[in-house]
Amino acid sequence: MFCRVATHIVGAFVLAAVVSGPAPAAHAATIFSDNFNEDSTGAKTSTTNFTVTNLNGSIDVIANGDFGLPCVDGNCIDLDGATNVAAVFASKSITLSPGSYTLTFDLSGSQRGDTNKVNVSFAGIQLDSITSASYDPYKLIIETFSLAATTTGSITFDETVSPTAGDNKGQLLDDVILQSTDVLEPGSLALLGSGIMGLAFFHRRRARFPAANG
Ligand SMILES: [Ca+2]
Ligand SMILES: [Ca+2]
Ligand SMILES: [Ca+2]
Repeated sequence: MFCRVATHIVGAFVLAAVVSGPAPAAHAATIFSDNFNEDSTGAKTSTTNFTVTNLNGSIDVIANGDFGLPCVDGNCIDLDGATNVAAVFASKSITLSPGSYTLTFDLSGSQRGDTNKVNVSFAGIQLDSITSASYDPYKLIIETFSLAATTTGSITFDETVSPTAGDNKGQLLDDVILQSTDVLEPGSLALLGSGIMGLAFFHRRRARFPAANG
């Protein structure tokens, strides 16, 4: 397990180095998104796109303003549910091709007096560990990662690592979006290649005819 994780991370750095140069036609494509607005409120072990995977764990779907708690819009998730066992909250399975990806989400403190922590991962690869003070407002969290091989797994928010897990007061989560960020079309790669060749020719001309360029 740990070896697989290490392989992915090493592969990620190699790939990141390759794609960090000019990428004229890179565009983002949304692969997964969930604003939880279609989920009914209450303590849950599953929502439309997520499942709580730990024994007795639960989340609460709350509506903006319920119990005085804020959502970014519509409904959102309290990661520590009414069963008093905080959740490992995992998305449905997603298969990603090799490439670079951006996971964004809105996360706030519990707003109820306690400090909480959540570990964020994709397919078992930890992306972040985020601690929120109680009254931290919603922050847009941006995680970037790269995969060297096709990978299938879930986006997971693990609130059980919180020092105050199991008190029914968890971090609040909204607007989870996963996008690919390095989709290069074959045409743009050819354009990039011809641009580099043109640049090389220009530099050669400068070297041979310096006076002609002032
Ligand atoms: Ca929402
Ligand atoms: Ca808590
Ligand atoms: Ca709760």
